[in-house]
Amino acid sequence: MQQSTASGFEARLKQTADEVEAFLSDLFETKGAAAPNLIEAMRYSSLGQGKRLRPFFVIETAKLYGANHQSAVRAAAAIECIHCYSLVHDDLPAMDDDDLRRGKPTTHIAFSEATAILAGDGLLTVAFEIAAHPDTHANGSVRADLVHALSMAAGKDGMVGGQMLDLAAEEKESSDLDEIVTLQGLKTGALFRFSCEAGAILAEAGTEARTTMRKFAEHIGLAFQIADDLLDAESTAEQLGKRTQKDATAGKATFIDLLGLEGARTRANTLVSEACSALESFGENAATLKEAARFLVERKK
Ligand code: GRG
Repeated sequence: MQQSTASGFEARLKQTADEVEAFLSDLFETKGAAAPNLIEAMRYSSLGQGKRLRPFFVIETAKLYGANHQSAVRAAAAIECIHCYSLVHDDLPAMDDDDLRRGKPTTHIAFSEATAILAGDGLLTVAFEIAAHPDTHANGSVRADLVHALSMAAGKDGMVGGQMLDLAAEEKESSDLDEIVTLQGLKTGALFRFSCEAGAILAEAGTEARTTMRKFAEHIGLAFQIADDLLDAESTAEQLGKRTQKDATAGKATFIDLLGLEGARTRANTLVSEACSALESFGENAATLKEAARFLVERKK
């Protein structure tokens, strides 16, 4: 039986972070690399910090379906590379123009703008290199499914599409709740969807399993984003390790504008309850995942 204590969840999040850190540190080896300074910038952008939430959901859902652990660590590292690339590119002057990320100078400040673009490109590309590698799964058709799901999450019908809608929202007079839910479902939710679905893909668990995990992910992705808006409104840059109140400054509508602080908090908690309901059939085996869902809205950074 899985542990359901807070320390059980925290220990597993830490274990995930350590495993992903070790994997990426080995992969991004400057010695003998074609372009060592690019690898240095990729290391800077991906190692040392970050909650590793997306990897956590890959590893925990893989465990739920009985997938091989090393396969899960590789898929977890792949999605973290996509996430880190999105942060590097989002921080660029042409996008959000931020100078602080994960408590340290953003990649384009620490290196150069051109190097940050290439480090992001390198992180994006290496995610597919990891997913498509035979070590990720012996069955080529499973690897193809994984790469397809990763592409859908990262690309035009996922995170990149959401980012485009986000840029367009800056030019609009106002956005309604449905529009923000759609935008955030792509920009932030799509990577969570992959993270929760990857375990079912690796375990060859079938369509129903994938649908269940997508449902769980849709609820937690939105809850995560609402919590992010709340943190952005109520915390300092020192607490979060990144600039705060960005959306208000850019004139973008957030969940808080539309629901109010208390309404947003209530909506986030409802989404967590709905996410947990999607896992009811797993009983105690899903205790850690449910705890993780609650953590997403209770976290302080
Ligand atoms: C540039 C293609 C492209 C996409 C950018 C996701 C995204 C799209 C930009 C990130 C900017 C941002 C602050 C989004 C809000 C939600 C979010 C992804 C927060 C950061 O995720 P955490 O809290 O970060 O998991 P850590 O640092 O813990 O990994």
